[in-house]
Amino acid sequence: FLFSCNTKTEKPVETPVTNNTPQVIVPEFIADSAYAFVKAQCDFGPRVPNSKGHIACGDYLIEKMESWADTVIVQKGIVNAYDGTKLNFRNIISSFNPQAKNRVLLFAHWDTRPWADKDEKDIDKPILGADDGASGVGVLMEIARQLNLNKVEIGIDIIFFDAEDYGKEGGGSEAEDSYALGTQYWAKNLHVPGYTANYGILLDMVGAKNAQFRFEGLSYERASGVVQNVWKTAESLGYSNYFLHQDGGWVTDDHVYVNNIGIPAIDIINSDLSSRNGFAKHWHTHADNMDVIDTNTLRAVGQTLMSVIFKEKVSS
Ligand code: AHN
Ligand code: ZN
Repeated sequence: FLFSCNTKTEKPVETPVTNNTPQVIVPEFIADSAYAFVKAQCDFGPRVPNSKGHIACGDYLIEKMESWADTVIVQKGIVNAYDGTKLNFRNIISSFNPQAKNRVLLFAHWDTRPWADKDEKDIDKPILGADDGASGVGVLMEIARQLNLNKVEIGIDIIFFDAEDYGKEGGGSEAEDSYALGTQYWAKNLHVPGYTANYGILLDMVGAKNAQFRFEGLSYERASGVVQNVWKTAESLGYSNYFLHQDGGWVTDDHVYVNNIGIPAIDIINSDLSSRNGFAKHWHTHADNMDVIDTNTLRAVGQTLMSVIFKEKVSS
């Protein structure tokens, strides 16, 4: 026969055993679940401090975290915004294995910006903050749900910081410390006296389609080992299209104040080098709604973090 079927038999690939390290089983991060948690926050409307949506969403987050974590501490107070507004805030602090010495801190901000100052219209109206706020919290909620189902030996703290995004637009020294007010409060009033962690990871704007995470300046300066570990882990999982081995800019964000108290902390933040301010087009506009959220991005970030924390070794 001139035309015969190719009956070449496929041999199963045998993976050689290269070392004796026991393989850690990393549970699957359910991206659809994270997406639902992002949407649930947006369904409360904007989460601007002192607003109804902010109170209702805060109550929802506390209830959910109490159902998964070993302990939840709510840190309440009032901080002064740069414009004189008094902001009622709640930092929501959830812990797994609160007694463990070796700890990893995961954090995100849950409040949303009161203005759409980067938009062309309705700039005085609050944004929905699906990406800027809800995405990081949604990913961390799914991780919390997984930590309840699958135990780790190290301690994990998940903090949802409040009053991050009420800051002054534009640069200058005045604007500098006007963001991250909840984190600044926490850094001066730790929920556990002498609290520390081996390192911290901040998620900020981690839900948009085709997000690009680059090495943020302070993260690389203070916690290059953490950056390398996270980016290498992402690469091993096939997420190199999201986690680029490139320098990004310097961002004044919640991780600054965590670094300032001696916890090396990185910021995983979506960057866009083609835009003037370095952030995605929807940043601080009304386009920051559920339409920009992509489960593939949530999965890339969530599964990478799951792998990082489940592979943490407990050392004395
Ligand atoms: C400033 O705009 C100074 N920092 C960016 C922090 C931020 C705002 N992240 C999300 N929204
Ligand atoms: Zn913002």
